[in-house]
Amino acid sequence: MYHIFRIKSVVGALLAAFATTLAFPSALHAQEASHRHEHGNAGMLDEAELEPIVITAPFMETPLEVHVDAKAPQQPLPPNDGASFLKTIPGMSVVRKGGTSGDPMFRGMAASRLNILLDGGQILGGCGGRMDPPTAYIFPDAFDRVTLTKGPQSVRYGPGASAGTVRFERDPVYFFAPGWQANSAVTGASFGRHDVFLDAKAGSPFGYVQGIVTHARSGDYEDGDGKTVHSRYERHSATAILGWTPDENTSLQFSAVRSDARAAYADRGMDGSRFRRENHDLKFEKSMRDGILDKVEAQVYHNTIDHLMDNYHLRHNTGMAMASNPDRRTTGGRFALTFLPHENLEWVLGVDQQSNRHTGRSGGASGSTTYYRDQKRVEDARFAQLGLFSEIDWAFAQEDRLIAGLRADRWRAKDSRQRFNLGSGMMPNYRPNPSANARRTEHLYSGFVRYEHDFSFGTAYAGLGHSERAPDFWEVVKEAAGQDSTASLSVFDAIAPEKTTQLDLGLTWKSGPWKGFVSAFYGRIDDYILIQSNYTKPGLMSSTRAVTIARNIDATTWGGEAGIDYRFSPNWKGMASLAYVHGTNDTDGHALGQMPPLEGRLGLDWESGPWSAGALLRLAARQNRVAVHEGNIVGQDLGKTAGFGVFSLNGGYRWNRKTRVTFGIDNLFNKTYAEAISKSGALIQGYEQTTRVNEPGRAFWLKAQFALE
Ligand SMILES: [Cu+2]
Repeated sequence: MYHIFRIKSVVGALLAAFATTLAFPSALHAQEASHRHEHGNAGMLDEAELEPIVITAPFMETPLEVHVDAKAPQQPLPPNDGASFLKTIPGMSVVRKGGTSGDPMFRGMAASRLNILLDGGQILGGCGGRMDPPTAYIFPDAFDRVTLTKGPQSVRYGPGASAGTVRFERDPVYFFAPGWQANSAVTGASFGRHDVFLDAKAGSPFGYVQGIVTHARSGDYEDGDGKTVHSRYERHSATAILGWTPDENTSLQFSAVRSDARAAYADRGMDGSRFRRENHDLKFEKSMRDGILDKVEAQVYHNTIDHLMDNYHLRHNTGMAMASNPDRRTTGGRFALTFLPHENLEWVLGVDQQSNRHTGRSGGASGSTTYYRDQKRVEDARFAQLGLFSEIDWAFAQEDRLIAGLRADRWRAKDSRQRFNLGSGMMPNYRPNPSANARRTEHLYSGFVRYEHDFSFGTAYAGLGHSERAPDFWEVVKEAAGQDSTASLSVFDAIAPEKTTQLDLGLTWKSGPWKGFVSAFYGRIDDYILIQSNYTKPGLMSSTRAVTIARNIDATTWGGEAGIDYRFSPNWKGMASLAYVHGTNDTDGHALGQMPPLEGRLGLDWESGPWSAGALLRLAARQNRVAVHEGNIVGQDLGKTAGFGVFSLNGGYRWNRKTRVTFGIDNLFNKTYAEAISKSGALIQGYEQTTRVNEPGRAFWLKAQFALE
């Protein structure tokens, strides 16, 4: 059934695209859809820029922002989801759990410390065990560009975001004349990996239709020692967009997304056999060309996630068949006005809202008396947030800018859980939830101010930001991380919001053959929400029991990223980048858990006519600063780690920017290694258990991209 749906959707979309091609044969030379560039969107790639063909360490070209082409090939080849796509950005790491759906982390900060926006909307996963970070629902091929904003240096993209904000976006579309456009790519790689996507749009000055389908699958990969890792996956998505464009500066767009996936996990006793997402989004944008009001943006969205995890679909089950079926419904909206009261002053004023309800049910496999589908869904929590924000960008002198923002949020939560089962399997032990039906309201304030100065060769900046973040679902509700506080069975009203105050300093420059950036930060985090596993509490029947708790501590973090590019001849370019973060748990007087070690990348790229080649050496230092059993909702420290170096090669041939073939060998020397922050390997029948989930060994890949218009 699953396969039939998938094949039907892929074939249907391909046929639709083919039909579109036939319907507009004379449109071949029609004028290309134009892209309206927003202020500051330097990420749009320009052929003259000689961007690397295979992305290995995206550069920070403008203060605090890193832009990546969502469809460009990357090395190492990312496994189709949003987290792995971000991993090449210096400062980004991924907590590995299996083949896909890892958790992205920026400067050692994961989960809701890093806001992830999909086409302007915020989505939250359904899994209490964090199988599905927002990036698990991202199919990068379905987007055009990705932007990382570092630090608490913007307030217009939602609350929290103490470490940064990542936006996956599509370029605006406008057809000056009837025409069509299509993009496609096919990827094949080791371990039975193949990906395909098709993005086709057709339109006229009146409006357009766009359809995007993606499909990817991979078998289990092997680590450098040839050990098979329980990591196979299959992912697919379909997006339909209908746009009405009465003029070049106005658009009303409706989009519907449907996606699903299955993924094996190497770090736990269950796999994700369903990640079904349905999303509807209505967006309005109008840019005025004169007057004080410059732009109006309005968006509403609805998102449902239906997730199933079990121990019998994707693995050999040795015990009792168990399934858990959580789901989350999220609705949200955003309204923003941009004013230009003066030619040098831009002022954004807006409001955003988001509310979500989480429910769950669990039971056994089909045919059992406790089949999960026969159980009733029970709500365990609901959340609502309403925020008001205002940001200004003031160019007060030829070379000087002041950017500042303020944000206020009201956050409300309700704990709907009535009881906890402290027993297991055949021996349930129910206890009432001490915070059953409790409600919480928090008022949160964020703000920043930044000064930017242009030199003849670049830009320097200094910013101070403050962000207050409400605890998320995983921190206050879900048992997998933080059912308990130190004192109570429930942590729901025992955790204070986290408050980050951070200084961001940096420099970007370009001069002759040199290009470089430095971005440094120093942060104080009051009431950092620490997740601690293996915490001993008095037992219920036995003398003690080990639990996972959430508690507030104070922390200090500092570090940064730097990169340099040198073009030593028209054909050759060298690249180096560095990322480091140092975290201290000031309350307990030791290291802050789950901090990635010092990491560096060295690259050499060659280009001649349509041909290109590249070599990449990624080096990670050992991590001695650990706090065993301490970390975040995604994972906790397991112990010290050794350093490693991984060498990769790539090549390519291009006809133009969108039609090209790239290929590579990731981890050429078949090094066996694991990221310091990755999860421990679980005992899974038929697989060898490892201390951490190891990264893939040597892998070959080839990606062919086509553009038709
Ligand atoms: Cu799950």
